[in-house]
Amino acid sequence: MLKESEKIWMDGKLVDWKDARVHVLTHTLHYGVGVFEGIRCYKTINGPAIFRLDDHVERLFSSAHIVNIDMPYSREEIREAIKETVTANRLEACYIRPIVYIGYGSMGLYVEDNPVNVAIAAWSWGSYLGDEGLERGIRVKISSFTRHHVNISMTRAKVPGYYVNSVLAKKEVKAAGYDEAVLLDPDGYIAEGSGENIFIIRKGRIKTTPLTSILEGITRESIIQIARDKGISVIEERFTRDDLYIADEAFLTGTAAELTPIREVDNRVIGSGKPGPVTKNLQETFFNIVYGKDTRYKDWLTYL
Ligand code: PPE
Repeated sequence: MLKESEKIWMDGKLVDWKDARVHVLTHTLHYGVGVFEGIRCYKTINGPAIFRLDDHVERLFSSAHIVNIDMPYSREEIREAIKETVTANRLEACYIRPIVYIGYGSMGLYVEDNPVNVAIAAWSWGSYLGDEGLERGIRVKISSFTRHHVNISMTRAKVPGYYVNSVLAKKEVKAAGYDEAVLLDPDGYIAEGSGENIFIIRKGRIKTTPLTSILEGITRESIIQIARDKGISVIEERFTRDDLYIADEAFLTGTAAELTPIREVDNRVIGSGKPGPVTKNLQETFFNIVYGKDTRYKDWLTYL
């Protein structure tokens, strides 16, 4: 069960957690078109701070633009609403979920006048793939489900309906005893995890999937920048499943998953079977940044 907090922001008002309800004929519930975000607020050494708030708000607006939803609020209003939600719940560290959905009105695929509703929830959420996973690495399996084709789903947008694919992939590999699923793109190259981007390291060089069938992850972008600032080469290039098998190191990135090392893929041990030196170094820097200890990237934190 998720850890309930007190209030949820709904269309401009903070309502009690238990009253944050929608009608069963909410359009998005039936057809999956909406947009959402996942953001983390960290308990830094200087108090709570939201990681890359502006970038998440920007992606929310880009997602809405892609799927042709007219945002009923400005970027500034959404940013303020996110901060208000965290503050109202007196949360020092939390996961924040803004969602924009087509509300109740007409049914059928083509609707013109249904309202566009916005809700923002925040709750305390620990490590996504387990504390042990963060520390020792996880076991992943290549899913039998393919990631979206670029002209089936426009994956630059974060749309609820797209996640059917992720949920099926995750369920499949969890049932087989693995921690996370990695999906291949329609051409058979590695795409991403069910809710994370993926990186491999070989001979000191980092490779990550280019922005085709994947979500343009904000953690991915942060890690690319951190690595390049350390003088490590990062290339965005397609790679194959066997490239992943023979990687010296591999890891996943995401707001929820943060930077989670991969220790095994399809029962093949990656590198030494433990998080490697580059992965550990990047993970340590990432955590120093989000906890406000590394001030080189202080622009990424919005203090409350
Ligand atoms: N790919 C997918 C498919 C994805 O869902 C996410 C985020 C990412 C990559 C990484 O993006 P970013 O968070 O900007 O670095 N997945 C969210 C969903 C988690 C959930 O279970 O819900 C997240 O991490 O918030």
